[in-house]
Amino acid sequence: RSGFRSMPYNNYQRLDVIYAYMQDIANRFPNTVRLVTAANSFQGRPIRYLRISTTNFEDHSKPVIFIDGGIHSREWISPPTVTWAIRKLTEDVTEPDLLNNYDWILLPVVNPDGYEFTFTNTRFWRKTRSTNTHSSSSICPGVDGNRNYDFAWNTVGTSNSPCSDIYAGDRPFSEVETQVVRDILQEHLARIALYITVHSYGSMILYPWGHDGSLSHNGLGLHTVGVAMANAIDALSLPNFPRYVVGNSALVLNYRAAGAAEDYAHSIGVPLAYTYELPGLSWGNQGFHLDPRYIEQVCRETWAGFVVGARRAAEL
Ligand code: ING
Ligand code: ZN
Repeated sequence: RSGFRSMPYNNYQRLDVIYAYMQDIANRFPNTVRLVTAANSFQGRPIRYLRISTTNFEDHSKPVIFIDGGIHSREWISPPTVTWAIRKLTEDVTEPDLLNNYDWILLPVVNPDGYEFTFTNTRFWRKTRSTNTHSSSSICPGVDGNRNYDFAWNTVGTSNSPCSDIYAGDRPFSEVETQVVRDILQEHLARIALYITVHSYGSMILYPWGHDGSLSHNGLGLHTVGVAMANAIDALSLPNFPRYVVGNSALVLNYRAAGAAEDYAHSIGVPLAYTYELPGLSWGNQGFHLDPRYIEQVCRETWAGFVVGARRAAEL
């Protein structure tokens, strides 16, 4: 049909393709989908998400599932798993309960400046591309989005050097990209049942607290749902893929890190907040470049994790 913008999964896609797909989905499913431009990135690119609801999103009657991807630009396998979720809630609905029983917020590329930079300049760029008040920040642009959230900010596992890949920024939420996620979490806080921020790599499902390795008041719920999600993913996995590991971020990773999205979301009251580390199948930076032949496989199995997470979230 004319105007259709397909989303190919045989290779990694530029931002314009992802945004054309989101626009097309919004056009084709006007009764359930709304395309929102939350803000512009540091370099002026729109930061866009889809709201999906079979009823009226504004009547606040259903739990919200919020999934974001692409905060770390080099983790290319992240955004397609979020656009795949869009597909499974619009074009190819095989789990109608997920569409009918929840409202969804799906934000495939939190950090569009970094994402484009990984295609045009530096493949393994992690951070945003901002140049802020710090004197040397024009020499070394960018803040680590997953160290920029306002919870135990810049206390551990971070750097004060703008040249570091784990630079926390000069203040919490210095980045418009993290502000967008913060504002979504705050706006819908009362009914966000599940928040997942999708990274790579390592085949892990991580939960708070990442800043100190302690368990939260909902540690049992976080672990139980985490294991259920991992089992669902593993059940669809391939023999050459590692099984998922589930646990507290600091314990599984063996390092503490403050200012991460999962900690922030949980600290303000999101009961189930996770970081997915999708498969990498390789070491070093090459782990961020999963062979494109596996994109669709990872999208399929990751969707199974989202499905189980959403269903379990409603029970807790
Ligand atoms: N990993 C995460 C990172 O930001 C993480 C791991 C998750 C740390 C949650 C702290 C809390 O370092 C990647 N791949 O970015
Ligand atoms: Zn990451």
